[in-house]
Amino acid sequence: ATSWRELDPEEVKKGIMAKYPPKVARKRSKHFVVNKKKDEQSYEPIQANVRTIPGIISQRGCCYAGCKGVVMGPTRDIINLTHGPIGCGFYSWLTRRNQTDPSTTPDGHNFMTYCFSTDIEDKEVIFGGEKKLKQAIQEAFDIFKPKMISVFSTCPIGLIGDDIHSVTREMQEKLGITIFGFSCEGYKGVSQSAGHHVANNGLFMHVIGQDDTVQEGEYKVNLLGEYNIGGDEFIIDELFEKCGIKIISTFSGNSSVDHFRNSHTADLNLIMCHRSINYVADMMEEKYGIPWMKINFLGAKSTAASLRKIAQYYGDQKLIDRVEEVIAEEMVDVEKAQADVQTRLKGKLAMMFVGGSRAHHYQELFNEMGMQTIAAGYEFAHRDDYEGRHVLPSITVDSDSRNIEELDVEKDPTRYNPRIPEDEMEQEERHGIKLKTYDGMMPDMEENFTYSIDDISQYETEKMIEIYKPAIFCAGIKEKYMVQKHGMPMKQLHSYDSGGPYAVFKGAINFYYEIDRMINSKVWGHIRAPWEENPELAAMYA
Ligand code: CFM
Ligand code: HCA
Repeated sequence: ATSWRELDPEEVKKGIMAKYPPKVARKRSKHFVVNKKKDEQSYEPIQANVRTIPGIISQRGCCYAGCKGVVMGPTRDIINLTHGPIGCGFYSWLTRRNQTDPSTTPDGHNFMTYCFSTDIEDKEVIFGGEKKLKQAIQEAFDIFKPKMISVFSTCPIGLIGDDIHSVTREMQEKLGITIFGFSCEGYKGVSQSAGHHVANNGLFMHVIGQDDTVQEGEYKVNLLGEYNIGGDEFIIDELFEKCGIKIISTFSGNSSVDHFRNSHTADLNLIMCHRSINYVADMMEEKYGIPWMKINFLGAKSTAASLRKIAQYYGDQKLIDRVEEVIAEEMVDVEKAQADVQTRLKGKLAMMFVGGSRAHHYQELFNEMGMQTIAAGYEFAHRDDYEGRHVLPSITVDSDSRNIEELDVEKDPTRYNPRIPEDEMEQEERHGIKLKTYDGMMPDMEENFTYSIDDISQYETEKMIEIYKPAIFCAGIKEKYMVQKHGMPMKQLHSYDSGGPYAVFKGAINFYYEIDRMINSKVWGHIRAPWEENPELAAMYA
């Protein structure tokens, strides 16, 4: 087999694009980029956060998924009521494996194990669903006595025009608890990304800042963009406790309404997934003066760097020393594990296509195993998530999908997302820590040989697999079995399959050995696709 270094990536790209009709090829080419520096400051631009070409099989989800499933879903003591047909509520019900620990709030409420939906049917589509929504809110209140109920609009609700906001206002007045709605109809925007924004706004307007109780603790932080998939938040919390850092609220893994309400009393906002929660961070900075900075707890090296960044932010020698002690202690096992798995994994290729931040963050873990990420991409991230600090963060086109054709990188680069030189960028500093850095995926990938591919299609996925034969492919449930049919292991980076946690030092070790087991399992050698065993099949279906 040819080594991947002998392939010309631009030629590979050309070959893949050649199969598309010319107009589609032109569009997809802008999303399918060989990682290269354009000049000292910036990378080859990538088109992102625009509408998927109709007819293409994409990995993306919807606005409702981003709002209800992703941002609001992991909070245990809110009744999240889906106003829509039963499928929307059902398919966003715990498939993400976000975990919670109800024993940490006094009332012990945990509604996450229930699926709340108005279950609208033909009758409501024709005559309206507001009455049924009112009844559902009343029923949920009577049975569970929650502190808060939130209502989520699905596609048909937007189409029939139910006014969820007037219903929730009326019910809030009647029942005396927090009740409000999210206009997160699935079709809004171009992906889950619009839903994150809707959820951030709702949280900020209706929940954050309602409880001024000042808690004990020397270093008080909020952890933003951490959703406790497979228990990640639990072990981050454990590590913080060891260092003496207190988490006031996580947005929103293992979270409670009580924590959200009190979160404005923290000193600092730490952002794990910037894509899904940057709006809350910006609004909290503006209103309460709480600064934010990005951290990354995936990978041992970036965990250590993140802890040091936090300690340095506080500038307190006691914390700096404690953090160094903890890092030294944890790194003993980490280094042993790395050396061990590297003997079996060094030089192997990985591809990862997920969401809006993990396709970048998980590359750290693969680096630590000695593996090479050959291609990576996001489903719905924006240009700054790829290109890094040299593009302005998030000029969002989410809420206006009609103007997307105009917002073309090449036709109008400045309007789309103007590039700004580093020295002009706001770089708030504290104790030498640059708070606002917008580091992206591209600067961390090897130049000239690797790819960033936005909103990858199934066709492109299969071609990349055929050409590069990676040792492992990481994505979600929709891709899983297609990948396995190519005879290679597939790891879900959304739900972690049934594994996790993978965050911080302990999680890193867990991840190394999981990938080691998957790649070195003998089972893949036994898989032969039907067309490999019976070549006449290919002829038959040609
Ligand atoms: Fe952020 Fe996430 Fe992600 Fe995301 Fe998601 Fe997720 Fe993801 Mo699935 S919030 S962007 S919308 S890190 S649900 S926990 S795994 S696509 S990469
Ligand atoms: C979502 C949630 C999802 C889906 C995962 C997948 C998740 O975007 O609606 O496609 O496997 O992490 O659960 O991203």
